[in-house]
Order: sequence, then C-alpha cells, then structure tokens
Amino acid sequence: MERTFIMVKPDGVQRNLIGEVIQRFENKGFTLVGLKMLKPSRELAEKHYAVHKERPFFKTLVDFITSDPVVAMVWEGDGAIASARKIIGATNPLNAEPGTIRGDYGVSIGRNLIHGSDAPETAQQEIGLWFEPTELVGWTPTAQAWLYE
Ligand code: DAT
Ligand code: MG
Repeated sequence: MERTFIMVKPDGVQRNLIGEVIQRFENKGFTLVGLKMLKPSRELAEKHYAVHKERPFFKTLVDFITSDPVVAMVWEGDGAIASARKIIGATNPLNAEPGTIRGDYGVSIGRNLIHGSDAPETAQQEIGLWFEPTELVGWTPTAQAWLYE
C-alpha cells in the first residue's frame, strides 16, 4: 500500500471545499490515515516548497500557504500517489480537466486549492515533514475486500 500527502490549501478551506476533497478520496476507495488542520509556519511552508525556492513565484506561494489554515492529510491505497494527482488535475486549473478538483473548482494557478505529492520520494518526504509518526493511524477498512481482489 502506498501513502500520499494531500493538503487542502487556504483557498480550499475558505471556499468550504474540505468535505468535497475528502469525499472524492473516500469515494475513490483510498483510506484516510492522517488528518489535521493548521496554519503552517513560514519554515514549514518553505521546506515543503523547497524545490521551488529559485522560482519567481516562491515568495507569493509561501505567503499564500501561510496566510490561513490548511488541512493536511495522508491517504493510503494501491497507486495512491499517481491516482491522487489525477483526481487533483493539472497545476493550472484552466488546463485541468472537468471532473478533477482543480478543473471543477478553480480558475487560477495561484489559487489551485489542493496539493498532492508527485512521486514516492516526495510523498515520503512530505509525510515526514507534516506529520509525526504517532499522528498516522494505520487501519483496515471493512470495505477493503470489496475494493481489492
Ligand atoms: P503542483 O501543485 O501541481 O505539484 P508545482 O509543484 O509545479 O505544481 O507547483 C507548486 C505550486 O506552486 C502550484 O500548486 C502553484 C504554484 N505555482 C506553480 N507554478 C506557478 C506559476 N507559474 N505561477 C504561479 N504559481 C505557480
Ligand atoms: Mg508539486
């Protein structure tokens, strides 16, 4: 089973889309193993987006992500990392397909609602950055037998 880090960004929280995001991952068949709301520190946000630190949008991105609460989550399932990226849609919501979260709810790259890890290495890194091991709860949903053969 794979785990991925998903975050509803401040715009998603303000627009009352926390439930919608959770619903889509639940509906897909992934398992929620970590969940918390927090207003990220600048240090945490800069670490999270470290790969983008030389990009021109880095400061506004960190300003935005630290401006208000976010909801950080870890979701588990076979192929969860790549599948979550598909559920989320393209980085620019105007290019994101209808049916994806960004495609259905966004119009601007700087307000694209949600983050999802892009690879196994970044997923592991991001989960470790945002969650203590004790905050992650492994469990077996009873529906598992109907999701996996
Ligand atoms: P993603 O969030 O789809 O993984 P990314 O890792 O390339 O996209 O970029 C991280 C975030 O930075 C993205 O969600 C929104 C912001 N961003 C990316 N490219 C941008 C750009 N050209 N202008 C403004 N913000 C941008
Ligand atoms: Mg990214």
